[in-house]
Amino acid sequence: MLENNPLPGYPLIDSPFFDDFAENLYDGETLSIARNLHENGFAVIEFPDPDFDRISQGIMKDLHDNYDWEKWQRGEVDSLRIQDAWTFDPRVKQIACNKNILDLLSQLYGRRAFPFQTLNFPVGTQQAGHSDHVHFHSVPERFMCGVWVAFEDMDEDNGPLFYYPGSNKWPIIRNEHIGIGGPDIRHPYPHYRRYVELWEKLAETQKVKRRTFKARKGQALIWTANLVHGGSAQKDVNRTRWSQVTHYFFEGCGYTTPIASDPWSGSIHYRDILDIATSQKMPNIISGHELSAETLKTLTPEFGKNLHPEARNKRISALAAQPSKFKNDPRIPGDFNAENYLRLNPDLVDAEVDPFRHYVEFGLKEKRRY
Ligand SMILES: O=C(O)CCC(=O)C(=O)O
Repeated sequence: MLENNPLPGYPLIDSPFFDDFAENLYDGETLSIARNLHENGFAVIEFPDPDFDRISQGIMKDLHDNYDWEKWQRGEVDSLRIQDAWTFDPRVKQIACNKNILDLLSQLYGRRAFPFQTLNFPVGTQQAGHSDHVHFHSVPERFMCGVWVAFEDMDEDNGPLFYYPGSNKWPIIRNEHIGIGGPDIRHPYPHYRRYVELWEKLAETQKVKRRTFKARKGQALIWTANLVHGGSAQKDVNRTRWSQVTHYFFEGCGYTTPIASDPWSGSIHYRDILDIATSQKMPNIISGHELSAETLKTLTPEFGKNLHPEARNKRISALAAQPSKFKNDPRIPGDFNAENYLRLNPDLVDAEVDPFRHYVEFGLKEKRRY
């Protein structure tokens, strides 16, 4: 623990005072990981479980038949993924809740880490470079990170992860910085492309070269909340690229979706977050004060202000039944259920989106559940 921390609202690894305390607080490999995260926004480690081979092989076997391999082979989807497989696969949960990782992250950030989302990919994700903070972010900011682990070796041909070293130090961009606000946040996702273009421009102007992580099986990469990262194109679609990402938040924060928020006019999209390890809902806490259900309801657009549950159900059915030219798009999964998609992603109900169009343009890349 750091005594008399002048800035407790900053993760220790992001603190401007980092150099003053790092050598007293950390040693050995932890010091070197802390430095990498502080300076470059990422760190590579060996996944700290002696049983990793057996666990990862078990996951690949368990999940194999849950993916639509034929669609992937035919090039009809950009990627294959399962979100939150921890809910039915204890081995996925075991990776997410690895005690050494939890202890390490808690030490590096100065608050207790907990896992809140898992993604399992059997192939490359081919995602554009992005910073996670637009999707899930904390108050105070930066108390979020991803731990990505390779289940097999990766090279140029099977879509390796990429990242921009040092992009953690680029400004944190929110809606107000790119001119989105007010009524726009009712439909925030059409603006997502602007974020992607901005990150590409930042890389160009800062002259930061994109680096690929040609991971060996069992290597893991920790990325900090603002590190711009994505998945390279998979050149050989006959190969696999099995990996798991676990996203972590830290205790004692607020948990939000910045892209669907406009705090300056009173809308903050607070998230319902579960600690995967305990299956307990995590309270939103700002500066030691827990936000009440009433406050969350008032601030969060997804709670559907003034919308009676019956009216909400009607709206869901109407949105799912409206004609959509995206209904037969090959990127819509065979088991896609538009009503479920809207129920699982309540911000889309408030934004009154076409669920098929939203899934093709955003949901697929954002790994939204359906
Ligand atoms: O595995 C990859 O290619 C990237 C994953 C990713 O960007 C994410 O989950 O946020």
